Amino acid sequence: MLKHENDIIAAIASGQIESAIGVIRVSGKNSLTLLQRIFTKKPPYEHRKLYYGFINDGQGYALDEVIVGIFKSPQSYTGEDSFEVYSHGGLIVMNAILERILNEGARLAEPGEFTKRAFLNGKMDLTQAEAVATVIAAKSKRALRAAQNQLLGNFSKQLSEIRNKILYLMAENEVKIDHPEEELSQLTLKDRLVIVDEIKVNLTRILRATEFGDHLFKGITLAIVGKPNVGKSSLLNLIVGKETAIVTDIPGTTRDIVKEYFNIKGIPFSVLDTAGIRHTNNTVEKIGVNRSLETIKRADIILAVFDASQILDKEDFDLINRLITSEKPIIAILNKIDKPVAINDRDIPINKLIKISCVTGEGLEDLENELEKIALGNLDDSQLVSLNAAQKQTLREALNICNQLTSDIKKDIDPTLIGVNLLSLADYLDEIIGRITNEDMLDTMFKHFCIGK
Ligand SMILES: Nc1nc2c(ncn2[C@@H]2O[C@H](COP(=O)(O)OP(=O)(O)OP(=O)(O)O)[C@@H](O)[C@H]2O)c(=O)[nH]1
Ligand SMILES: [Mg+2]
Repeated sequence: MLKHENDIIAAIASGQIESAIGVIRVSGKNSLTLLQRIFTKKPPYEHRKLYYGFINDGQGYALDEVIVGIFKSPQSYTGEDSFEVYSHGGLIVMNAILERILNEGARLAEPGEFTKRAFLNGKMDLTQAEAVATVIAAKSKRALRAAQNQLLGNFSKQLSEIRNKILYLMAENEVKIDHPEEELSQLTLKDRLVIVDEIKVNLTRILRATEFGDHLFKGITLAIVGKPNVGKSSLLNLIVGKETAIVTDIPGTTRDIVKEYFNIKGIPFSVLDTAGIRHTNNTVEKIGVNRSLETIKRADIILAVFDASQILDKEDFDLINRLITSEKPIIAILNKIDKPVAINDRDIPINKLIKISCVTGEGLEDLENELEKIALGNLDDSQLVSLNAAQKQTLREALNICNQLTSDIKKDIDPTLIGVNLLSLADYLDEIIGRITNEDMLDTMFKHFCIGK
């Protein structure tokens, strides 16, 4: 199945950075023969054993004093014979060892190629391979745990269950094709519709879980907007727990977007503080206001801040109208509740309303809880899924086929045609898991991996 199955691939797995120990990873059918030529310790090499010795430079000198770990087929990461050199972690020494290995006939691994081989050799499916990248890119412990869950194969199990339902429908449909006159099929038309519906519900749930999964795995953008002086910069500082943005009592203090990355409940947020939105003739402030309006379009969640000690005015209402048309999740923040409250909640046509004081910190926890709910759609971490763009697109196409199937089954059309769509549906699922190899899918998948993974 491998394109170059006899190739030996090699890469610095610990990255092109100076560190205490460097890891150079090598995999391929004849990799252990290559090792013999460059290592002072000669075979036998046993699986999962470490050997001490020197990597030679081929001209009688030692490049480095190292430990080499042996991983034999089929129990290695890639499924092939492979070894790892643990060297000193300097850039010159790691690259010299890599070069020596390349000169002995290995070639430089492409990004993700070790994992690609692991997949092609049946060590993991494509949803697990995607989870490998997600584990490495995890921006919080919470994201890490959720990605590990997928790496263990828990999501693969869900897909397998859906696939079994499709196979069952296919088998029943075959009976109908082979014996059109007899009533051998155990399923009524209604039964078949129910099963297609179950598949549809599950696929929709997974698609939703990938969208919310992206928030946990890739991060989510939160924009703080409002008119001048309501306390937007104070709110940014309160959320991130440090004095990032300048706060003064002069309306129009913030002119540019101030951005901070911060984990809220283990979810990576990029929090944007913006210039107060109002009509102004000041050239610099005008540019700031335009940037705020642009930020509303880019954000995933909007915090609309109001000064609770003041009654709402035209500028507040203009902003509310603008935000509502953006159709984004909005939380109205009534700030400064440590002062006498003048605002009337009912005048604000936004469902989620949270009362806060940036001075005392009151209400911050309510806000964090609400942000968590919106970001993860109330889903449990174990339900969150990480799929790449190609896999998500395939999932959407599978859903379209389900809709087609519902209408075809209702019309009780020729079972041969229904069989064609059932087969496409099974194929789409197999592409996501990787049971069917789709070259484009593989290319997009491993491109974003690290070299050496
Ligand atoms: N009492 C009280 N004062 C607050 C609170 N939050 C902010 N302020 C004060 O309100 C004023 C404006 O705060 P900022 O955070 O600069 O307001 P802003 O919305 O960023 O203002 P611009 O950048 O000008 O649009 C400052 O004097 C803050 O100290 C609060 O919860 N209670
Ligand atoms: Mg400000």
